[in-house]
Parts: sequence; C-alpha cells; structure tokens
Amino acid sequence: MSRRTFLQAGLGAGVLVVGLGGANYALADLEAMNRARATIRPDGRSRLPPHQYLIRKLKPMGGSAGDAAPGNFRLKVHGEVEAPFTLSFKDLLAMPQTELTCDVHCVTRWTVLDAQFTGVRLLDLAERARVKKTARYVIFEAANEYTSNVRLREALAPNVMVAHKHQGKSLALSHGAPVRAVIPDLYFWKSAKWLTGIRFSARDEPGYWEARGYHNHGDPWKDERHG
Ligand SMILES: Nc1nc2c(c(=O)[nH]1)N[C@H]1C(S)=C(S)[C@@H](COP(=O)(O)O)O[C@H]1N2
Ligand SMILES: [Mo]
Repeated sequence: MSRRTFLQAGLGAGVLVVGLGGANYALADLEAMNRARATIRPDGRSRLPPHQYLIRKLKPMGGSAGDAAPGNFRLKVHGEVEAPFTLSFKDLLAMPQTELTCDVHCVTRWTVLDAQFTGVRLLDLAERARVKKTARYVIFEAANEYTSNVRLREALAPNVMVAHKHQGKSLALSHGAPVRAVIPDLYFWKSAKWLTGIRFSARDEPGYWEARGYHNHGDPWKDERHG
C-alpha cells in the first residue's frame, strides 16, 4: 500500500458527533473505526490498537502545567552524552524542522488519527549531543517533576519528536506549550507536555505514571496499560 493510501485510509465521511459530558470532541462513527481496524500500517500492525475508539482531536488530559512563555523556555539535553547542551525556543526553531502526521493513542482508550505536529526529531537532538554507547533509556523531563521513560531504540524512531506546533498552530497550554514530546507508538502518557529536559540514561527509571501503576513500557498494540 502506498503512503498516500495509508494516510487516506483513516479518513472518511459520515462522522457522528456525540456530546460527551459537554466535552469539546467528537466520537467518530463505527465505520471509520472498522476501517482503521482493517487498515494495516507499514509495520504490519492494525491502525487501531486493541480496545481503542476514535475521536476527532486531542482531548486535553490535564497535568500540572509549566511556563508557556517561549521566552522562558529551556530544553536541557544531557545525561549519557559526550556533548550536553541547552536550547532556547529560538535555538529549537533554528534546528531542522520536521512535520509529522501520526496517530495518537491514549490509555483511556481514545485514538486520534492523523494528528499533525511540527518540531525537531529526537534523533537530531541525540546526534547533536553524541549519545554514549552506555545509554539505554531516554527520560523525558517536564515541569513539576513529571517524567516518562522510553527505551533508547524506541525514542530514536523517526516519528519521535519534540513538538512546538499542533495542527499548524503553536501548542495550546493544555497540550504542553511551548514544547512537548511526541512518541506516537507508545501510549500518550509517555509524551511529556511542558518539556524541560531530555536525559539519556544507562538505567531505566520508571516515570510519573509508571511509578503509579501504569505499565513500564506502554505499547498500545500489546494492551500494556497497567503494570
Ligand atoms: N508534563 C506532563 N505531561 C503529560 C501529562 C502530565 O500530567 N504532565 N499527562 C500525560 C498523559 S496521561 C496524557 S494522556 C497526555 C495527554 O496529552 P493531551 O492533554 O495533549 O491530550 O499527556 C501526557 N503528558
Ligand atoms: Mo493519559
């Protein structure tokens, strides 16, 4: 299947809008879900992971917000690296920019197809920092001590990024302004909002939710919800 076919397979007409407690999102219809379920991704997995349903746009899931002002933003890239560095928001914009269209899967069972993010690939940040061979994990660090842990190999996948735009616009505060992580192929709790640091680590360090009963890995296709 071509890339274009793959991208279009999740789109379709006939969306049933359902008010859920007044929340500002819609539940896509069963046909769209069946179509997503029947679509096979380039990696051989179903486009809709088990026990997920579709909604139309990201639902703000809360969390303890950081400082949204780009002028105050600093991203520390550190840990098991030869060349640690700190980026301002301007520095981040000066790095090669990537536009990513990806599907997002929340552990509370909603999925959004074709979410769009703009930012910098983690791979590009890792190359610049010259990650040591001893590194095995990436710890995403965010405001107010929120962290999430991702295996290095998975963090360096080409669809993992540090994003400052969503749907072509600056990130909203509720979605992690000014910068968040996006790790599309793990449950969305791994995608730290209000990002402040990327730490390469030799050891695994269960993050905020991982230490509170969520699965340490969080693969949506393996239903890795709880530890
Ligand atoms: N800093 C921070 N990042 C966070 C969280 C949080 O509480 N704090 N919540 C996580 C969870 S549980 C989810 S589901 C997603 C939700 O992202 P959204 O609010 O943009 O949908 O952000 C993740 N990133
Ligand atoms: Mo979540």
